[in-house]
Amino acid sequence: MIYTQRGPSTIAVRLGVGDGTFPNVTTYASGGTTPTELALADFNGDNKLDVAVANLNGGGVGILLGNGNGTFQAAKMAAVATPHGLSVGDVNGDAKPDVLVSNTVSAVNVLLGDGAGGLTAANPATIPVGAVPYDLALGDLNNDGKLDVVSTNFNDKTISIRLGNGNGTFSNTNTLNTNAGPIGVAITDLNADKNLDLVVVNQTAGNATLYLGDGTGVFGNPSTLNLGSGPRQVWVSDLNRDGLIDLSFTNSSSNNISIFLGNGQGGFAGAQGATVFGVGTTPFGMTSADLNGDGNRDLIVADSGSSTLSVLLATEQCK
Ligand SMILES: [Ca+2]
Ligand SMILES: [Ca+2]
Ligand SMILES: [Ca+2]
Ligand SMILES: [Ca+2]
Repeated sequence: MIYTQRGPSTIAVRLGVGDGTFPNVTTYASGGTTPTELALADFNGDNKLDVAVANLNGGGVGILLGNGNGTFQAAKMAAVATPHGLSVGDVNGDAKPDVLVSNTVSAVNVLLGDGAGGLTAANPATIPVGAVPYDLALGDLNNDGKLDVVSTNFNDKTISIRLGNGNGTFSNTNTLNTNAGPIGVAITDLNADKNLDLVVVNQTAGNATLYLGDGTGVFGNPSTLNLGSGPRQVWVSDLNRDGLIDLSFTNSSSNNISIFLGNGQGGFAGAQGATVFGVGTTPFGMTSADLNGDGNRDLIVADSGSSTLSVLLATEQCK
């Protein structure tokens, strides 16, 4: 597993030993100050995973090239002011991964990968969005084969949808109202109609808004899932292995996670009361994987307040 450590401005790598434990940690300077989000991709085409990291309080975006054995080289930096959210995808069609970051002012920066681990600003360098975009996600929302971007605009209770032109530029299209404090966002197909849908986490309101897409970049009547206090991030995964998408949320103020099992039609069991598990203090990030080799999907939660990782191993009963 790999995660950011905001206080010491490092990236931590823990190699699993296959039983759900991660005894040894190696850290790397993130190349800046207050790393927030990271993503893995092969930025230099050597078939070894590299990491891109956003440094909120200085330094910009770092690329740490992987050596293929769990170790990484020193960060190479691209200047961006106050990057928070980070997503990776090829937005200009050259098959080299690019990096988009939300810069917490009112724009998303587009950084084009050069295929050698370097990033350069696109032209134009930014996509205008709403006020204080905290997070973003990439997906092809209108089924034209070109990646589109969604940003959560914390201060004006909106999300911005910008359709990609396939050359690193984006068209100003749609702004949707959501609830107070939108922060996390995921793009996934909630109702299995092959059109991508949106899940937006509203931190202040304590809920999530689900928008079903029609495959043209238009999103219909939203529905709401009630969450714990201060929800922060959503993780999309088929947790009970029934082939249907499930949703998990970190609740940063109530120190727990909410899990909703999907019915494959855009509805979620437990919508009036999620399954809740306690974790550490102020959970932010979350991911899932089979940590102990039993075929079940386990969860890892990053607790920013207690500086801990909560590992939740799925049991037979969870299926
Ligand atoms: Ca690589
Ligand atoms: Ca590219
Ligand atoms: Ca598209
Ligand atoms: Ca859908």
